[in-house]
Amino acid sequence: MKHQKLLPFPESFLWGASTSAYQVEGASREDGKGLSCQDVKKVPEGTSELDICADEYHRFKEDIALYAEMRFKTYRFSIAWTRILPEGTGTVNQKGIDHYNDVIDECLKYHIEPLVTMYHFDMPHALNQRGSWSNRDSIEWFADYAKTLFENFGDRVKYWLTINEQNMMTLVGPVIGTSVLPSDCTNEKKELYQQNHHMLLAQAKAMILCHEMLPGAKIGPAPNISPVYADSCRAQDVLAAQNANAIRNWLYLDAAVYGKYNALVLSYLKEQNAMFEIQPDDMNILKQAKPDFIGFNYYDTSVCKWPANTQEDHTDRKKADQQSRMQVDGAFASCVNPYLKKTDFGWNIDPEGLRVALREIYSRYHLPMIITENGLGAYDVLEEDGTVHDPYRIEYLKKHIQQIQLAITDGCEMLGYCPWSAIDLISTHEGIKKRYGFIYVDREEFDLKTMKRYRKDSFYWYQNVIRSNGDIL
Ligand code: BGP
Repeated sequence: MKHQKLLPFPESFLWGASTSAYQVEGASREDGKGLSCQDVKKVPEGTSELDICADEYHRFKEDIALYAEMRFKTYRFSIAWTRILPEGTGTVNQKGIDHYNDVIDECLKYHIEPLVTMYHFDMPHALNQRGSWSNRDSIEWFADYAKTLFENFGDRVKYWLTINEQNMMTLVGPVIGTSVLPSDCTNEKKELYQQNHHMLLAQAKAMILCHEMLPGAKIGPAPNISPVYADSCRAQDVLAAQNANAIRNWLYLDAAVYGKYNALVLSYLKEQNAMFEIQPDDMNILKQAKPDFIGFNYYDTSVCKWPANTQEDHTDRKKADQQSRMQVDGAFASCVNPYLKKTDFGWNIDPEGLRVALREIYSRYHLPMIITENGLGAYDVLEEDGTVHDPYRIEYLKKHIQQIQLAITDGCEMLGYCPWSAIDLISTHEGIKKRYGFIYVDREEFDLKTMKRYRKDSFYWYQNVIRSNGDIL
């Protein structure tokens, strides 16, 4: 639809931004925190360790004051499981509880709604040593952790996100440092989907518990959604794009919203001899769980065609990242989109793809949506006078926000927008040099410099966007 007149953003629209604990907090071994998989992984050569990051653990008051200055209505951050339960299960670390109480209270002081991710790529190392998500007990480990969060923070946190990018952990875990397979694993794909099944059950239990314990709260999933376009109007290419969409995107939301497995994915897994085990009551548990909204991360789109033969191409799981062009044997082959420009780090820039995603998700699931990540990783430069000129980021965000308004006018129900990231932090695998924030942190990969915060041009721009509730676009 080419709209004549755009609808405004809702008055209650949650403008904000996102971070995650292991990428922003630092203090990775302080105040009783246990080790997570991120603390023990070998970081890629040339990139910073994750022990100090942006040091938000110690500087949260200063940072949240800056978020308030930008007029955030919400701040999406994650809780580090290992600060709450250093061993993943068992004894609660009071200092971890105290810390997040302080963070939540600081947000509320400025009327910033905390949007809390329960788990963002940081599995407790102790639980990885007990079999990680391959161990069926992981369902209860996560449910117990969720209960602890609801008990301690549920009086003030009204919006919860369960698991960040479960689809990326399943599809490209090694690069983001989350993949753990049993040493005797002989069928990697089957094992990955078994882990995925346990995560879905864990998520379902957390959603059920949330509704039982906190009647006023809302909870939803947070996958990474990247619409897949067909390379041509040949029906075969459309079928390939449907396969790719099912495997990459819909499996995760179909299970979270409807408690059902996507039929195309099941058929594909059977064909690949990778069908995982489902126990008798599992589907009931999935069905009982009802998310209140859909949170999703959006960065780009991809293009697929029919594979030339049933074994064409394989995704290299050791190298692929969140937005890599995936190749799945027998299901689809990826192609280049000649219409899109790329970021300095090789991800497509496709603002209209966000509208495609919003329309598609809303048509499939009929739930309100919040964009939990979207943003541009770039090499920002701190000038001598303390300014940071990032017109490219403003351009990127502006175009995406315009597409949200178009989607709202299309009839999509939107709760909010939380670009990645509120402040500069460490990328999943490309260090601090890949900056996303509205706030520049004065440090380099291996030189902590002053760690001072500087407002980028995009900071002032976003402040105006929020002040006008999106009207200045
Ligand atoms: C998402 C993750 C974030 C984040 C972002 C940018 O996939 O949820 O944790 O880092 O992508 O990715 P990267 O850091 O790889 O540039």
